[in-house]
Amino acid sequence: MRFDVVTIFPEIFRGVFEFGIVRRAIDAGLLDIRLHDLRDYTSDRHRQVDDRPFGGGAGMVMKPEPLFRAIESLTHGDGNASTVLLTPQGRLFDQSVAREFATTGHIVLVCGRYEGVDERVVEAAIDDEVSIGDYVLSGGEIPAMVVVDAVTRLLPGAVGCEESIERESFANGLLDYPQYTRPAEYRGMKVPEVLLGGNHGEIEQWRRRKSLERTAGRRPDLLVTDKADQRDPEQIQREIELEGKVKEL
Ligand code: 4FV
Repeated sequence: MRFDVVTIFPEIFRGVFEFGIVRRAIDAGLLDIRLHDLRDYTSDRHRQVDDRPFGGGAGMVMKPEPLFRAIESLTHGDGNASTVLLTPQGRLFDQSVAREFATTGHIVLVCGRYEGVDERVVEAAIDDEVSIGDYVLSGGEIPAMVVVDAVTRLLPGAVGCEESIERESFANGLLDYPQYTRPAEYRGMKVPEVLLGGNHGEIEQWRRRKSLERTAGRRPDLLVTDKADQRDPEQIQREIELEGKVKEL
């Protein structure tokens, strides 16, 4: 997987990709991240990347020329490269988008700054606009880090045990079940017996019920999407009670 990141602050990424799973994926040759300073694609001696907005208004807008030059040089000769602008106007980035990107092979991440980029860049040079959430950041660099981290974890071989990827939050459209580790009792707080009993069938059932309960309680929106399943929330509620009764048996 190759990521090219276009930004006016390449140094902001130093350190972020030098630890953990992303570092290991780079060392294992699974991931190739290249940082590009947008100013290197300017042609004036002031290396200008922004200008005042037509129509007036506060702030500055990123100029089209440096962005077109950067994007065209980074996608040149690679038909399946995808150009992604990080912007609050984009579709919401979630685990399913991360799974989609993990099969893309080559993504050029364009990090906006100021009030945003000239719309002609979006119309003619950007394939996909992605937002990491409904809040306004000072730049697209942190969203780019989020995308790289979430996608890298899904690259085959990037995370030690693939099983943990299939099992984790949102993998099955549900929130994760509670996790515990030693000591079995801490400050009077005990680990649920079922997890100490070694009965994997019961443990799986308990975990499924906890995931359903949590999701129904905290994120019912996740329960009515095609990701979870077609059943209506009432059905899910009945399943939680049912699994509860089964448990008591
Ligand atoms: C953002 C987001 C975000 C908007 C103006 C950069 C800033 C500035 N990007 N998800 N939320 N971008 O707030 O992706 O150009």
